[in-house]
Amino acid sequence: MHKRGCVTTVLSAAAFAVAILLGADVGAQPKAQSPAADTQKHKAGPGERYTPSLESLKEAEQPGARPDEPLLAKAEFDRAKQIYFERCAGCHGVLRKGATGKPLTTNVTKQNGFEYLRDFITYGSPAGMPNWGESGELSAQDIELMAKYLLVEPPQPPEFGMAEMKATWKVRIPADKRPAKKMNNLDIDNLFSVTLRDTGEVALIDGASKKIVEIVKTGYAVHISRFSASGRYLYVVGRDAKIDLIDLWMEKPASVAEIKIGAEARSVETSKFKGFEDKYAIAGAYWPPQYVIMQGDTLEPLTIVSTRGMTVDTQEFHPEPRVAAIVASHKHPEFVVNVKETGKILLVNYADLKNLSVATIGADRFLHDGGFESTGRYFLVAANARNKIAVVDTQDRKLVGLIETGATPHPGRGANFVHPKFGPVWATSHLGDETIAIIGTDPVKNKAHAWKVVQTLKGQGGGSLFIKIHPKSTHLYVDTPLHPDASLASSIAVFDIKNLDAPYKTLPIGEWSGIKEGVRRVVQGEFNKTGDEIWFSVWNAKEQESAIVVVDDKTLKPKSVIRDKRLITPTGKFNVHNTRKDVY
Ligand code: DHE
Repeated sequence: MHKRGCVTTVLSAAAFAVAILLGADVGAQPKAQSPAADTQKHKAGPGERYTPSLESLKEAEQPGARPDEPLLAKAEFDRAKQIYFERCAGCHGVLRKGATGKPLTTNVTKQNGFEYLRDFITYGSPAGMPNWGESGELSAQDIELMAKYLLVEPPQPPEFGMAEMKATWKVRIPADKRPAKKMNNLDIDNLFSVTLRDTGEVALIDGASKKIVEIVKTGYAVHISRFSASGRYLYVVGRDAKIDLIDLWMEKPASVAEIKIGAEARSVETSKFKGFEDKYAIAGAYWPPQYVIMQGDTLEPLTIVSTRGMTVDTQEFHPEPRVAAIVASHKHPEFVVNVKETGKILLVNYADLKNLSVATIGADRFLHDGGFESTGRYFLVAANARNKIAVVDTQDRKLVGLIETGATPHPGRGANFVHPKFGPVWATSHLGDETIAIIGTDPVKNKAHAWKVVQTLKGQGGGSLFIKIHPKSTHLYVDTPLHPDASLASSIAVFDIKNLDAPYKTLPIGEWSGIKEGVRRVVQGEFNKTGDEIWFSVWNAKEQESAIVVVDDKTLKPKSVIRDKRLITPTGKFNVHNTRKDVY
């Protein structure tokens, strides 16, 4: 039943919120005392939405109750189900088998009993279970309902196979009716696709003029954008598992095909290996736990593969291992698919879809996000609940490192640069503490330092989500959008990579935006193509004004501010060139 943090701790409340999300202990005793008022603070802004809500899983029916189980009236069951999916499922799993939170299956809940469950939900636990009752977020009536709900078997949302996918698949403009050449004057390689999170849209913004050239309707609470190897096609995934294929060659770029691949999803990628450019797309679902390989230019679903299976460590069956980050290998015709709850990294070879070969690499739980080091051979991914970074050699197709970093690493795709002392390195910041871990990535010339933390920097606090650099830049930018202190949530720390021992500089991006209202969370820096400017989202709530602030990388001064009433809740920004070429 976690949604967000509520415990007094050295971690920032918001960072902690996510830390508990990723490793909370519902088996601990309920606490007697009211915790800090952090829950209230955390409710206020977009940060709370970092917790998965799984609210699109609405169709599950109540299974028949056994004699020892309370039977809930339909209206009660529907309300409890909605609360569970919105507030609990992200951590405890749709089927309550335990995902990043502890299991809440009926063998556990019945042993604990109604009163224990009611009190636990009301008061929370020092291990991180929020105090839903004390914080006033759930009424006493709702809490009793939830305690009863946990005593009945969980409903299972529907599966989503080929028939269901095909029923949602639309090709608006067939491939042979699309332009044979680029029909617009856009500098596609310096275009940015910007997530407008709460409107279910992406804004396409021209890198030079900073003008919005198009707003395209996409899925609910869009998550990421990825581009085909040629740069022509843009793939966008919504949290509702809707994928849109946008043709950037059209006079007015628009969605030419769409499909739903399940009920919940976060990742999409496209084939990049030589000879397979633009050929396939892949999307990974949270529910049902599966990935699907599609035709790149139509989104026709070709092969669906379930990720259900055994966990890497305890080797027990997990019924809903969600698909986290997916990247396209440059070394083989393969997708690197990271399965969160089993802690396994799958190398899915798309050269022969009929005889699909999948190598399974055991890493650690719970895999989340990651990126390549500078040569594009090694892929580094956060096993965030274990405070580790796993390293896969995509050439030799094996695990080469499992590195302990700080609390809850969250690299985005990470940041690559050449360290004055340790050569090529990749860095991640953390949600759960203020550190930035720098990891050696050169097993040839710097073997002694490869896959080891060579230096740890101290940033402005926990609650960091993304870190960014560009090969042309000497500045390493670290955000802290989930820090509870509004001034830190709205500023960026910048390190000079030529002198990493010097203190970081602070860029007050929120202030620079000119916006006065809201927490102004500053999130996810993204460079332009040439690497001389970096864009930051100033992310406010839907009804408030948001903006994008562009910073001159040389002077570290604001260069322009994009304020436009259509820019509602901008979060991720994806520059076509940097994204398709894995430049970060
Ligand atoms: Fe993300 C990447 C999952 C909340 C912005 N996010 C990812 C990836 C995953 C993921 C698995 C990697 C995709 C890939 O590379 O293929 N994110 C989740 C969640 O499960 C979580 C915690 C809760 C949820 O319900 O979605 C979550 N994410 C958020 C946010 O609240 C953020 C800050 C704002 C938003 O837009 O929703 C957010 N996530 C992002 C961004 C990326 C991302 C911008 C891509 C970063 C990149 O540089 O590639």
